Amino acid sequence: MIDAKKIEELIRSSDKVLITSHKNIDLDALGSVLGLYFVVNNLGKEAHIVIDDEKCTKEVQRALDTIYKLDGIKVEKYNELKSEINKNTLLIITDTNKSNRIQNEQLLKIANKILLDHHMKNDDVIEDLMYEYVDEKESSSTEIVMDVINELNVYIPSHIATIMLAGIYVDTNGFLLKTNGNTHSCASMLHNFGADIIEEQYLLKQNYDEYKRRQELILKTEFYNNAAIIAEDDKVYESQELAKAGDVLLTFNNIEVSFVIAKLEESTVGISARSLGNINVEKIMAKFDGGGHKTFAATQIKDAKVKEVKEQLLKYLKGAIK
Ligand SMILES: [Mn+2]
Repeated sequence: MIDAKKIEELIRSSDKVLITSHKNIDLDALGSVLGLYFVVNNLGKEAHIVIDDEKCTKEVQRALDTIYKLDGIKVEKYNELKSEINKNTLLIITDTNKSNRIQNEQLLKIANKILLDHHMKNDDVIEDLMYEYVDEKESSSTEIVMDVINELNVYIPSHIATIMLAGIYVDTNGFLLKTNGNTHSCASMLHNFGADIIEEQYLLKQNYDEYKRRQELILKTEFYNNAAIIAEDDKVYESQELAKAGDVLLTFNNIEVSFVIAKLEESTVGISARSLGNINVEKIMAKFDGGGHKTFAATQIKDAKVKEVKEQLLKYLKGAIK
């Protein structure tokens, strides 16, 4: 469990707090950042949200427009803040533990740092922290921050609660993945703060062309007993697109495990693997030098062909799928 009192103590002993997250910020990262902004404000300290991304997704942009309009919260760039940083500045990082994923690596020069995250630790781990809480069993960074908010009795405005609820929704694929009683308790708390489901739907609206690309990918599914596999060789995809398609495959009858194989670059093939838990996809991805968790894992293979990767995967799967 997260030590909210320790976080409170570190915020209280600082002059101002900078809060940031990973590059290409998503709704969970933003939701957790916003929750922390209110924690810091509630403790009477100056809070700054640092986002250096030049371009944001439509969902994130809608959320940023809302908080600017309704709360006057303006996100800032590292360059605008760097002259204000001193030895009493505290940096809180959420939703990543990788030093090369942070919005601006210069921020890591700040001596006092807290890290909150739900991703597995791998390489390039952020070090020299005054406090860290990294637990990959947590559904989302927003859920972690909600535990802090609950323990420290912090008030959250309704539209912030809506963004935070959308953050949990996105990271759990609609309260299906990594969701437990505490995840629902956090969602319940957000409803009590006035989170609005209709507003959340506006926030989560998707792009039709992206939806179509995903559906086209899904229509190429092949079934091998309780495994669903897509091996697509025509287009180049983003790894996120493979993951999202893989989540959908798990919803089909009898399917325990899914693999989406496609080109991430002209000569790099990616696999996104998903499982309901009975088949360990981390072990299967490890055979391709990948990593992850028992229920979600991935890999990237250089100088490979989709067809060959699929044949190799089917060999590894022998015996595992029934
Ligand atoms: Mn997240």
